[in-house]
Amino acid sequence: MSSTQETRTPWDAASVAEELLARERERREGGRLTDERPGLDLDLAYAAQDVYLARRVGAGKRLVGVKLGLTSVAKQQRMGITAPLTAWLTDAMELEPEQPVEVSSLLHPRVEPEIVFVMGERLAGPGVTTRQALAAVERVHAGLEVIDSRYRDFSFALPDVVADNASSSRFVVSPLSVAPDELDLVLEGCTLSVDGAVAATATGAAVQGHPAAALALAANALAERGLAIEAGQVVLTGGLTDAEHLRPGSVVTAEFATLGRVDLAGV
Ligand code: OOG
Ligand code: MG
Repeated sequence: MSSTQETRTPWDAASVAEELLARERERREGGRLTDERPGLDLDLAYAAQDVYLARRVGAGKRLVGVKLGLTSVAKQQRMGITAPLTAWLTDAMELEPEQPVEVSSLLHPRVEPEIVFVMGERLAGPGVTTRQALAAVERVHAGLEVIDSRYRDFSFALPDVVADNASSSRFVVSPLSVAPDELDLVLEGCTLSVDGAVAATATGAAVQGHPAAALALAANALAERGLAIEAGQVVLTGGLTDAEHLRPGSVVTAEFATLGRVDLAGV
């Protein structure tokens, strides 16, 4: 790589991150950045995601974990992208149970059900297996994630959504939890409802065949960037179903067979 490219790459990553942070701050959706910047590849997109995290940490937010995206066929089909991805979670994204979301503070929020792991041990790739990943999990929770893409109509190519921290916005984790050996994560059933009407159903198998396979995938992918999942961190393993719109006055509910129920109200 020439020295010109070396100096240009971090600048590009920073400018991509700044544009997406500005869209989020100003509640302004926009076009795909890959249309204007053909050089925006996956490496640059993850570099932008890391700048995005650094800016948040610089603003006093705390890194609390990792989210996976596009780990289920339902999500991949909706977004037209077949590759899973990872992104960052900060404390500012976490909602208290029962805390409503002000819809007008966001762009076009949608809500999806997730199986959530709280890590008992550090998990570092490469070569992490599903079994090893599961052994590092301390507790399993039900969760809901609010996604809010900074791209118009959630229309993006893979580098766009990676740079946008995988559409991260808010998440809520149920207070109830179980140990990983207290449920069958593959067969764990889930319904997603809007105002009591079932919109979608799935089992844990929807997430990469096993949610811990998604966890292993995240650890192995992060290892390629010299990163790991730390003890105590939260991992959102990816929406089991397609996401539903969050509207003022409506409630989105995920109900799991063993993990229980979690509600999110739009106001
Ligand atoms: C990208 C984020 C995907 C998931 O769980 O699959 C994601 C998007 O759908 O906008 O969080
Ligand atoms: Mg998600």
